Amino acid sequence: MTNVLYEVADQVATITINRPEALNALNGDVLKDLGSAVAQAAADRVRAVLVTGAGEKAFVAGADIAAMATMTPREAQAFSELGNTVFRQVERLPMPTIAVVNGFALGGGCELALSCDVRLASVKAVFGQPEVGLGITPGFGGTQRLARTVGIGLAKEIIFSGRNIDATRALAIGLVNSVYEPAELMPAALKMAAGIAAKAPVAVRAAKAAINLGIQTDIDSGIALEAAYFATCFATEDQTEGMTAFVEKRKPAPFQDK
Ligand code: DAK
Repeated sequence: MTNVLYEVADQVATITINRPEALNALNGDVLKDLGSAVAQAAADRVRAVLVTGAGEKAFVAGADIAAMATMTPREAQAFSELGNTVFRQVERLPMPTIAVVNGFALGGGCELALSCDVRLASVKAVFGQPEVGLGITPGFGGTQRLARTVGIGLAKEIIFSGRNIDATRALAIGLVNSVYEPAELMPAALKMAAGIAAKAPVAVRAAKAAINLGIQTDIDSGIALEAAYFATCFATEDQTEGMTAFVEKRKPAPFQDK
């Protein structure tokens, strides 16, 4: 997996897109390696996953334009299927994912960040969906996930204009959760991940599933879904320990994912 680095520390996985010489642009090999890293995080049952880009300049500057420029329709179809499969794999990871946006997040890079649960950005981060300027539509879910994140009107403005937006504007429109000085970004992401990792993992995963599935349905079905996930927590030792500790006025023992 040379195109993507995968590390685990303290139950938190860090996935780094590692092609800084091309601003971490996504070609087929990078996408395949990203898929392998995501599968590894799922298999390792880590409690949170950070996704970031190598180097100082970019999170991911998009799909690889040079590679796409010469694709045949058949190759474009395969590339599209691969990318969408991998991005759905990111989105469907059961544990929380945090995009650590350290620089350019354009096109497929913005879409990768949108596939994560939370986005933290450097003040240097730049977001955008410039695809229409290249004669294509966003293709890795941008039309869908951006509209769901910032609302239809702003998503249309961003996609139709192809204009970049800076971190301050991204924060104002809810595209990112928080913005940090570059040196503070990864420490903040690790701190957030550690905080999540310390909570009851079954409950965290159930909450993620309830939000992600519930947002696609009507409110009554969503509430029913929430109730079902809530009930499953009562089959866990972590629920027993969490509530018993509260009643006994003590700190819970570290949660065991059981
Ligand atoms: N693809 C390939 N190479 C890229 C790249 C990209 N997206 N972005 C940057 N690079 C390469 C540059 O070519 C350059 O390589 P060398 O010339 O050194 O060999 C190197 O990275 C450094 O870039 P620059 O020299 O351009 O650096 P600057 O600081 O001057 O500019 C920049 C940074 C981010 C403003 C600029 O590089 C830029 O505009 N890059 C392209 C950004 C962009 O347009 N991204 C969106 C790509 S389109 C679909 C699936 C997916 C998609 C669409 C459809 N379907 C399934 C239907 C996705 C599309 C996209 O993501």
